[in-house]
Amino acid sequence: MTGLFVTFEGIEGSGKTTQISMVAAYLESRRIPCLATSEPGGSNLGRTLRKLLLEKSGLHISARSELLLFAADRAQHVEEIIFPALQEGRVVLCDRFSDATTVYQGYGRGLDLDMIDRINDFAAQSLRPGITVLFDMNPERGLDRVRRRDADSPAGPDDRFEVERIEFHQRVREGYLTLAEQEPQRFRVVDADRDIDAVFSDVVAALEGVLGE
Ligand code: Z5A
Repeated sequence: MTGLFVTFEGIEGSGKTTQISMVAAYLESRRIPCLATSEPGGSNLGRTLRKLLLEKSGLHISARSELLLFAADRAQHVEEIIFPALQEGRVVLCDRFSDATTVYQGYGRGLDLDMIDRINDFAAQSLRPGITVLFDMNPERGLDRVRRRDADSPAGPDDRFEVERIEFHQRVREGYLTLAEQEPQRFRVVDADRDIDAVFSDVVAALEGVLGE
């Protein structure tokens, strides 16, 4: 596998989507082939699973079913989209990956972390990111950003996670910081509670470190 697999993680509203599109434009300006993608929903099957997983349809989804649906989304995404792009030598920029399952379904919902590791490994065919940029910030401030964004949308908040209690999002943040402590060689923790350009310059510095290798 010749490309570089970069994942972007963080609580909701931490600016991952904004930064990924800036990084994609930056890499294109340097003529480095890249692919920006995301979970859930990076494949055709995934787009259907995303609706089931995120929409507040009233459908009850148990924590275990939720875990397996995210795993199914990932299995399809890795096989159909990520592996081929890496084989073409691209830099793959992925908005959330296995770490999201560990923190949301593990630290957030309370499912067993060892079992999640095994399921993540199976779904991803043991693919692991070369580098993970973690956008860290206070969840209340991240959710404020999302609420302001939703206020401009007639549908309002439509996400099963967005409406979780703040304690849930705090556990998710702590989970991410714990993972970053456990794997300092893979994680780059960026203070996401700053203006967009300041965050971007840290992200580029983190990527330059590995692109140059
Ligand atoms: N989930 C899971 O449970 N298990 C899994 O395995 C996976 C996911 C893969 C996916 O939601 C949900 O699925 C997610 C976890 C769960 N839910 N939560 N929580 P999603 O794909 O719909 O959304 P998201 O990944 O949470 O991202 P988001 O809400 O779109 O936020 P973001 O991408 O991090 O931020 P953004 O869209 O770039 O920015 C949000 C707003 O803030 C926007 O209006 C920006 O213009 C603004 N912004 C961005 N940066 C800044 C700065 N620096 N300052 C000020 N304002 C800013």
